[in-house]
Amino acid sequence: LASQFNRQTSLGLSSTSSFASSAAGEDSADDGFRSNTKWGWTSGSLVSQTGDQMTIALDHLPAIESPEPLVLPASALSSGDVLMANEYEQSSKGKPLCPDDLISLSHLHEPSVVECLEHRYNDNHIYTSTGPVLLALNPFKNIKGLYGESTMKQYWGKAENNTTETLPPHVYAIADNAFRSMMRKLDETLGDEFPIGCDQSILVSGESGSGKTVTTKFVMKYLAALSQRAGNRPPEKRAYQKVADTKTLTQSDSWETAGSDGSDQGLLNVTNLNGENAQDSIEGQVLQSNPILESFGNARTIRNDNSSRFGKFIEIQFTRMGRLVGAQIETYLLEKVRLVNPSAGERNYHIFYEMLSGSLSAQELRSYFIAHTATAEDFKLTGTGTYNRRDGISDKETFSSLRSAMKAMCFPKEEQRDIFATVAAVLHASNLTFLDYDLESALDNENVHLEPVCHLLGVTPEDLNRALCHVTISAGNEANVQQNLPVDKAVKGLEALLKSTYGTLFTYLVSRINDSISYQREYDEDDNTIYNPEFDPVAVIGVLDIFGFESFKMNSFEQLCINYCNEALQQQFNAFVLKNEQSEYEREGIDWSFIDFPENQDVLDLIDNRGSGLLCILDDQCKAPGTTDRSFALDVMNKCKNHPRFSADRKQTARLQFSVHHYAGAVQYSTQGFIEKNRDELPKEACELLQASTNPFIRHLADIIEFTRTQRASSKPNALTRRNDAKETVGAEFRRQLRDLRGKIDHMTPHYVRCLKPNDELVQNHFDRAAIAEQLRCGGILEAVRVARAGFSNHYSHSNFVRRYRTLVWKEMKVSIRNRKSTVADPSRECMEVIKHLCEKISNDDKEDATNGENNITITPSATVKQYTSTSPVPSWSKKSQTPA
Ligand code: AD9
Ligand code: MG
Repeated sequence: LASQFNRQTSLGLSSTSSFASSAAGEDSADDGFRSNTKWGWTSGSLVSQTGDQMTIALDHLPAIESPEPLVLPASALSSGDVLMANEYEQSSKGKPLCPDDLISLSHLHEPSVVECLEHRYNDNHIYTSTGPVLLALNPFKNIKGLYGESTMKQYWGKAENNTTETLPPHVYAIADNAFRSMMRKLDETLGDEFPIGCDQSILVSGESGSGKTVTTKFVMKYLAALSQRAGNRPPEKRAYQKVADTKTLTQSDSWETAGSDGSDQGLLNVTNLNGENAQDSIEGQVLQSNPILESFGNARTIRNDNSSRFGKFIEIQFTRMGRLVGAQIETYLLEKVRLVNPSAGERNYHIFYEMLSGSLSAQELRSYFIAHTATAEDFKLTGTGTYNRRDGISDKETFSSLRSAMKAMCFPKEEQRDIFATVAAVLHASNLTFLDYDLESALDNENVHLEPVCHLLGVTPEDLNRALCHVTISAGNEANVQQNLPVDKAVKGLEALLKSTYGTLFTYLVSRINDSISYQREYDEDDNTIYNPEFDPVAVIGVLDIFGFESFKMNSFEQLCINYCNEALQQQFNAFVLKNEQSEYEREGIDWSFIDFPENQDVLDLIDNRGSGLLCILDDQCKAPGTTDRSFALDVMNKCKNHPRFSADRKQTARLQFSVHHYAGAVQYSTQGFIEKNRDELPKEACELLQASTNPFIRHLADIIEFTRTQRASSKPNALTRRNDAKETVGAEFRRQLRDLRGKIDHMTPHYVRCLKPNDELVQNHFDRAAIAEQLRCGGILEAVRVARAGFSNHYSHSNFVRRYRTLVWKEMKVSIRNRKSTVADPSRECMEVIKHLCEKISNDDKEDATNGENNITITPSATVKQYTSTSPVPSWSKKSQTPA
């Protein structure tokens, strides 16, 4: 019997909400952040079908102990309330053997994909392909041998030895693919100093805690190991030496032939993802960027104990011989609100706890004004009640990794001191308090943290007080007037100072890391670059570790930016998948034009259209004086109300909320805080305070603030405008960064990894189907399936097709085989024979079934047979054979 999936509520069986209605976002989770935590499908088997009724025995239904078989109208199949399930071969232990690639599932829809992933997850097969995308389930445990050196060797061995061995999907396979694809292209462009079209990208996305950063680190580790192999070739095999002599390469000198002796000396220790044992090499240094970024940019959240609070694109630079010679990192949207408004149950950035973990020497503690008895509870910034990292990693350990990384990156001792002193200043500053004189305020001089803050920032208490509690008002031609501020405004100023100082410190660290690890071309006296074929990078592999689509009960400015980014990446993804699919059809000589494919340009327009897009309206509002979240909301409602991807019902309008209909579903945004978050400005007074610091490092940070401000303010409306007014907003900066990122990715060959988080408890061996289903939707996986469905849904090789369908015409095939002249198997011919016999059989047996137009088969001259469903995604049921028609 073939299995079926039932949609529970539509059958009136369960009190849970139907899958369809929760998916549309109407039903929100009772707890936590998921918009939908209900799973509306269960599996069963068809027991009988008579007339227009069918009976299904359910395998498992939690709400009912031993459910009666279901009697349903046959129309449930065509309405999508019942979907066909896949049948799998069984292993010797009776476990279902699910395919490595979802595309080879006969029935490809949400429940079948979730079921297949669950079976694989239970077998520790965390990686699954779905066409061009690798799905990676986070196991929350170490799977023995999954990432070991021998596994690495298998993956590069396969490519280098050109074996036909099929290896299971793996993140190493993705990294290997990207590397080989780059090297192949480089070989095609031998002799070009700046070859074009060789760059690759590995785009890793997924929700928080799904394993993006770990995946990215494995990619980097694998590429670093490949690079070391390229560097460890015996000298006579180093093809690049020839380049140095002749400046041209021949095909036989290519990297593929070099190092094929399998030597892997110097291979990085695979168990150490930060490359600490290879600090001196550039590969090691590139890996060492991770602990620094993680200490300063990661925090424990309710969704991940080591959550990256920024997006990251790292471009790894390679020479023509495949040697990694540098890298360049771009970061996106560091979450600064955490510094002033830490959420209960979460932590602030790891660095604060690391410095309070007892790792600092007595002298260091003294210089940062931290009592040796001080704990996280003593500071407002770290005192939110969660001090430990649940993942069992100690702050002492990560601080020691941070120090090694800084050493590897050649941060001098003084620079390290400056960095930690700035962190200490932020920590102390979070404890500053103000005296309230009705409409005026002043810094509390008695506060014991005031002196440390002033010392560490290199300012006087009077200057700090002036910067935070006063505003300078320009009075035309008269001298400027100082006006005292009320406490709430002074607190806002302090918060802005904290956010700006820490944010700029992060920017400084990223640029400092880039200085260390990015490859610098040599210049001659006339400032011309010197061509150095041995060491110059000619191609990059960009690895993107970026927040996936987010949809909480209520969403804010950050989610709008994140989802905007995901829309843009999804558009590129669709274009890429379609292009791939189409070029395969061309190769196969199939005449086909796509009738329908997902297009989300309209959502992008809604968000970023000049003048009328949400982020542009927000920018205009931020530039105008006296605007509020309310005026922004009203402007949005007015300008966007007719956009098909925008909606705001009466209740939402009253609450200043609106919904955007993203590719992954509708998301509800609250406009509260949009203006402040988008402006994210440091008052001029505070900026000038830092510029006048006696501490050169703080002055340098102030210069960075000023530099970014003036660089961004490219179009000042007029000279009289305050500089702050001309500052580029957070949204505008992100739009610009995203534009650059898209521009880069457009010129790279993409490789996709979608990380999936099996449960919200962050525990091993627990697969939450509802959570996975939601992530599949948000990750565009089902959209990708829809793209595939717009074309041919199934791709079989000739031999697979024959294996699968010959049983239906077994007798006829036996005769054909007997009559054959050649004993050599020809899968393509066999395939034609199976089809021929099938067609004859069908037309004799059941002409009606054959002509219903639902299932057609096309045979193409080359290796594959295509089967496509032209109208309905639900395959029909054949009465006689009890197998999918
Ligand atoms: V966030 O958006 O930065 O909050 P990520 O980056 O998606 O998130 P991360 O890579 O940090 O998630 O993974 C979360 C945790 O899952 C890690 O700290 C590991 O404990 C665990 N993890 C992730 N991937 C693997 C894996 N392949 N094997 C074992 C894993 N554990
Ligand atoms: Mg991360």
